[in-house]
Amino acid sequence: MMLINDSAVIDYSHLITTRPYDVRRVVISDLHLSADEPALVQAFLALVDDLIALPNLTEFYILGDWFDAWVGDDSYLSLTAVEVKQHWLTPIIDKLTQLSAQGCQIKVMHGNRDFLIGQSFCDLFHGELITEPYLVTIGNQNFRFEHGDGLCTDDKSYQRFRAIIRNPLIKWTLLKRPLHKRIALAQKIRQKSALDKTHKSMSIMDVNQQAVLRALKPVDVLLHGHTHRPAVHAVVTDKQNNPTKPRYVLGDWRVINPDNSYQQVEAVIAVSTSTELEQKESLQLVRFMIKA
Ligand code: LP5
Ligand code: MN
Repeated sequence: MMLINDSAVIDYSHLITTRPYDVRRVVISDLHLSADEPALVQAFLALVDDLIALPNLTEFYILGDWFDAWVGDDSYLSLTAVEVKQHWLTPIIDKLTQLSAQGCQIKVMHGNRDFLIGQSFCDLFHGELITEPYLVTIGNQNFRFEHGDGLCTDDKSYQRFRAIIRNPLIKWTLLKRPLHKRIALAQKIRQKSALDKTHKSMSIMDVNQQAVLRALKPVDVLLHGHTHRPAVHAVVTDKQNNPTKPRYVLGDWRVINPDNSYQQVEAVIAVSTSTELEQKESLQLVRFMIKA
């Protein structure tokens, strides 16, 4: 396994400044954006600014937990014009709209915290809501993209909760409830989840190897987030012959020095590149760091 503090991990700024023409796709997850963390919001806006400047970027993926909690698109769509102007999401929508206008497709996947995002919200910036698992070919490899919570099958209480809350009928019923009730319910779920997590071991909250093998079977590479343990794993798929397939894990977005005036945001994201000469696209994890 290659851990992400390995010095071999490429620096994002170096990559986009030295090879701006080569960058084709950017994949991120687990930002947990909210009005309470302006540094993360600023970091996301800074990333999108960079992406707008990349001449050959074709796809930008957000693989879940873009938001800390999403209680329904109407939380934004029902705002008055005055409220929209002041809302923290408005600059995000504006910048993403600019990115779409440049010809970059924006693809948004649900995470466990924002599974109520709808296509109506994504329409605001001409993005596409995609479902997991999402299969994509990069170079000559078939990738499976997913958020990652579905792979944590040892976390029985979470999986029970997930099966209930993601049931289409339950989702529909939840969305019918008044907004203030949904906000209150989301708060209760967060508190209960935070408390429950203190009793769970790290291994229970990680992916299950059998689930990983199942996911990898029809593809060449698995890429997910959720566990907040960025790494590149070589998964042994056949014990006899010892062949391996890669499992890329994206990192969550973190504010470094939160109590300090010099705040930085750090994340591990994935970037694919292809030189115009070689025309062979490949993906790698890179360290994204920005002053907030
Ligand atoms: O997100 P993370 O990594 O911290 O934790 C997850 C699992 N927890 C969750 C819950 C989210 O963190 C918070 C949800 C935000 C709100 C979403 C919108 C809500 C919409 C509903 C309103 C319209 O997904 C956590 C996993 C962890 O990943 C690692 O994989 O362990 O799972 C849990 O902790 C779940 C608990 O084990 C079971 C929770 C039961 C909640 C029951 C709700 C009770 C409500 C009380 C009402 C009186
Ligand atoms: Mn998650």
